[in-house]
Amino acid sequence: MRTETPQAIRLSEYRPPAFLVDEVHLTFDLQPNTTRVKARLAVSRDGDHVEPLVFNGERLKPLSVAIDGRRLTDAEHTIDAEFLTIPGVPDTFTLETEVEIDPANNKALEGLYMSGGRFCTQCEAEGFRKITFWPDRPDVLSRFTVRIEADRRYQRLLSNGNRIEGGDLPGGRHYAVWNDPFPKPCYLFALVAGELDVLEDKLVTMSGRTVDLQIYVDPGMASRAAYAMDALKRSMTWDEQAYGREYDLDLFMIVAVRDFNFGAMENKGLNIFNASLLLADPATATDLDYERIEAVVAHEYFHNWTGNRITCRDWFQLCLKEGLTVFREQGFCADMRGEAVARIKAVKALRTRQFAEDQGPLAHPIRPSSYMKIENFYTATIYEKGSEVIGMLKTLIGAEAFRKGMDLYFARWDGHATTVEAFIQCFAEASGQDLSRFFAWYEQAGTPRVSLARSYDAAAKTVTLTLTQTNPPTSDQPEKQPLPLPVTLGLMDHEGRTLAFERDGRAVDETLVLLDGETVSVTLDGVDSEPVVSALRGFSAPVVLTTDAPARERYVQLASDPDLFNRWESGQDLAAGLILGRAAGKPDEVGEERYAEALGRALQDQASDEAFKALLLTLPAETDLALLRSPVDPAAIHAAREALRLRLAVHLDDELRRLHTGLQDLGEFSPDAAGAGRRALRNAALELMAANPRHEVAEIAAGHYRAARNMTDMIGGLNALMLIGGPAYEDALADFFERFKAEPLVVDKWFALQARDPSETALGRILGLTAHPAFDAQNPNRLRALVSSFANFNPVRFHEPSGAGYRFLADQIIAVDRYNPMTAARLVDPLGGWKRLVPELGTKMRAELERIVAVEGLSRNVYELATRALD
Ligand code: B3K
Ligand code: ZN
Repeated sequence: MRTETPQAIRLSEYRPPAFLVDEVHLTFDLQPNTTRVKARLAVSRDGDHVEPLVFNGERLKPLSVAIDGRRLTDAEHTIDAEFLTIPGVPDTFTLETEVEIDPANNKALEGLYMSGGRFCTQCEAEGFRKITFWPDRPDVLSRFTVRIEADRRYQRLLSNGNRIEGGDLPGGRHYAVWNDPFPKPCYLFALVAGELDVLEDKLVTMSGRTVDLQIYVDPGMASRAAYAMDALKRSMTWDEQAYGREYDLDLFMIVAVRDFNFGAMENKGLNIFNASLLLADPATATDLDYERIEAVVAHEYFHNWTGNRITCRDWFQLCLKEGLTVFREQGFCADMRGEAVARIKAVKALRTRQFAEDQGPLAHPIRPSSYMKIENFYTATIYEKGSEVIGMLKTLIGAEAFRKGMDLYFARWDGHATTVEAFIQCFAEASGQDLSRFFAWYEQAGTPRVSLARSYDAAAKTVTLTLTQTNPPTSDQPEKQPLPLPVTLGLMDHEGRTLAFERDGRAVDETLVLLDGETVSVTLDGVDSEPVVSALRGFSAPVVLTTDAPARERYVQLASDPDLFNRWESGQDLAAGLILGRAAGKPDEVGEERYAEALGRALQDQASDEAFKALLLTLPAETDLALLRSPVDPAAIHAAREALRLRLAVHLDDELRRLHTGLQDLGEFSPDAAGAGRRALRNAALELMAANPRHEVAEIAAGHYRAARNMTDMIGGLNALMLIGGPAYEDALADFFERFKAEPLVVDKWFALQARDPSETALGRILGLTAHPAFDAQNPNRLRALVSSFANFNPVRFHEPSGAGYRFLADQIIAVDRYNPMTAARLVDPLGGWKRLVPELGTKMRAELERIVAVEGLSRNVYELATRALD
């Protein structure tokens, strides 16, 4: 067992920093095992603070500490595992320190480490303290000058800002000096050194300045950065047009690295990316990769204003930059790829990840009030729900006031570290509205349940809608208050035609109802016939909506709701009802046939695009279905979903084949939304066909794989073969590995695909893959491809009755935690759901959590999540 219990950090205990660092000069003498870091800091005491200087510092070998040029004796300072403490310092002084660090042995990938023979950094949230002694908190903003010295084989020497000097040094070494004119918190510091190729371009900004754009990648890979470059230029222009935000330095750089704990990092002027989110060409990247690259390049770029120019006062305010930047990213993606499809995908992700969080042990508000490790709070709640809350704010105050509020926020807080309160205040001022009740969204966790009841008065031609909310308790907060919820709605007749109506004397097609309190009733006039109500259009609030409407109204919506989100939603709702009914032992065969008919008609609708149809054709995921009922029996859900897939595959056989043949791409590959949509629909059709045990399906899938001219179709074919199983799958799997074994990002796909295999014998193969020569648990991409894909996307095998799936995950967590706690902690989540499972499984899962918590020397990261999951 662990000996010390880590302490929680609380928002209520926030104190401004005692010491500020106005300016810093860093000198790096880079060596793989013995890098020396010299730091010269201009420090000043802030206000009335009288306490000693306490700076963070971890895993540093101290060489010297001096104040105003005088080296301190051992009696004048102390250094322990976490802090440098110096009592009795003056009010302003120069602090000079020198430390040694070991980047080559830094397998936690935080601070300065090596990846693929190059030096790189990751400092958010608390990695800078592993580089030098520093007040490592986001409200200390400093101007950085950085000198890098290294052997000339580390060809590129990069850091934030502008390169102001560089040249050769004796002994085959060289150097570069970088200056960043914008004061920044240390979490935005970055350094990269190594052999890299560069793709260069330029962009003229709205004020006519030319910015140099550079993307650095593994030698030989520059052509694979072209799509990221294109996405970067589109993002820069979009931010000018949508938010009036211009880039501020003369140089913007992105570097791709192979070993990275998550997606990417918005360091000032020097973004660092996981190579999987940057490199793409048709032969090695899928459409989904392209889509994610576009979104993440935009996201990190948008941080330059929402995160970097204006940063967070403390880590409790994380959603101030993350929720807002996701919101901006989603606006960009909607403009690039179509609003409805982008919205559906965003909501799918929100439900799968964030709604699950709300139902589990880590439920927390978008601004939590305490944490043990901030790294554990880079969650779907902070990011995705944080974005939803901003979307609601915009809906409530209107687009114009929203933009005014953003302008005010940029003007008022530029160059500062601030809070969520200060952000909301800008919108209160811009809109003239009292937003104090809205603030509850920042402090209350959980997914509200909203029910809609309606009554139609044919004589008076009125419909009265009553919306009621309940807020179920979450693991962190038993008591809840009602939240202000914007509900956008419209009416249709039973033939699917839009029904106009009057609200407050005005004729409209759509209206916004604010549910602010437990319940609200609104009466709409001039309603000519009994309406179908299309409520929560565009998913206007992150809630679970239930209505008293009969299923036939869902069919009207599926056929013709003008709100495409709700059109898709009604199909998902119908499917979920059928699958869960069957899983509970009440199959509705007539209903299943009816659903198949309706889906067939929707697929033939000439007006909707292919990307949308691909979403219609995909049934709700097993993990999403599991959120709708408890106790959860994953095997029953899997069997019921497969039964519906089979029925659809048989019923829609002709239509699916027609799609599969008709959508074959014969022209040039284009990663744009239209091309991706066609491929998505064709591959979704094939996936559904794979549920049909007819002999030819295996041949069609094998043919699809063989004829594929891009990675999307190859994976589509391989996926269908995996679902069918048998020799054709084995052959294709071997062929795929042989062809791509030299391409790490593609080998990740090979692991991930096998990890998602639901067939009965798959678990043995999955466990065996950890011994495959290409498996490398120290590379987060490879580890996640196997372990995370298995635990998150293969519910029927993960929840095997023997408990072997849980044991496998726990073994991996324990092993990885020894060297990379951040990545180990990210694997804990699937073990958090034990309470909602049928008891036979729940006890086995719980036992694995207990085994993890008992491990000696467990990291704080994993400890926090595993103990919360057990509570
Ligand atoms: N801000 C980083 C995330 C840092 C995660 C630290 N564990 C990337 C992003 O959200 O843009
Ligand atoms: Zn971000």
